Amino acid sequence: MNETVLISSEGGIATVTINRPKALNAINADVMQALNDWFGKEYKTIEGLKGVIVTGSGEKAFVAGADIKGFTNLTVESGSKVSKFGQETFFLIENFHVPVIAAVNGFALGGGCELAMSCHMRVASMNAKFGLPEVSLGLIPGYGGTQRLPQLVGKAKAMELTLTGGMVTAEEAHDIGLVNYAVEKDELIDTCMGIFKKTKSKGPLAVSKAIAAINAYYDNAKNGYETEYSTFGDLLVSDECKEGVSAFIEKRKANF
Ligand code: DAK
Repeated sequence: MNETVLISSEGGIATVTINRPKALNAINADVMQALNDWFGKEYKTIEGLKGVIVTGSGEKAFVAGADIKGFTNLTVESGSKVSKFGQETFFLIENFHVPVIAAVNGFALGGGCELAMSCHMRVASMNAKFGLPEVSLGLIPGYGGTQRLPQLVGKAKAMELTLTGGMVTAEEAHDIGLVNYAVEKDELIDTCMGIFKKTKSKGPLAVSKAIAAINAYYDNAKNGYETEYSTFGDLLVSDECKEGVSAFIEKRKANF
């Protein structure tokens, strides 16, 4: 585990905090590796684990996306590989054996929105904003967003959010079914704990099997994930993406 992701635990509930507040907790390779390590094996060091909260450091962001600045010079192959590793990591979260709740404390954009969607439930504070702005960068969501957003909000809203790259507030996210609860900032963690209080008292095997059974409903989306990561690799080397990323770094509007 590296310092870009912090782990704490109390009473069987672990908190996984993405910790790059200066970059609004953008997911770079270290963050993705740390998430993969923790949800893949390191969680085993916590005895009696009953639930996990995923959140972001600081006041402003949950996770403002993949680290746009750290992903330059990728090829079709390495771009697809980055996207595939991210998908695999988020599958570990989606299929985790105890409930995982995203405590969304600010911007959840791009990869951040995708991270939140890979969790079993989402609780948002009123300052949270959700969106998939990848098309503004000449890209598509690369960590399962094209598959999980329609699962959660239906095709029409998923199309609108993804094709416009727009953002929705916590309340709007609640209205469209993207989050379970939208609450005041100081109620965020208590609301998550309230859910865990109920799930903790239930049969652990039953809870884990229920997660697996509900996930099985969506299994036919697998080809879509493949389409997503191979398309992502192609787009990464496109002129459009180069322009979109340069525009972000140079703090100007993209000229597509
Ligand atoms: N990556 C890297 N740095 C980021 C970042 C991100 N996603 N989001 C914010 N930051 C950095 C900003 O650059 C800024 O750094 P400094 O300029 O201070 O060094 C710092 O965090 C604070 O951000 P702002 O100054 O922009 O804060 P504001 O309150 O003005 O705006 C914002 C907040 C969340 C609206 C804004 O930061 C923003 O639009 N962020 C980007 C949102 C976004 O587009 N996320 C990515 C979605 S796409 C790839 C390229 C892209 C991807 C993958 C690969 N390749 C080229 C291979 C993208 C995948 C996605 O997730």
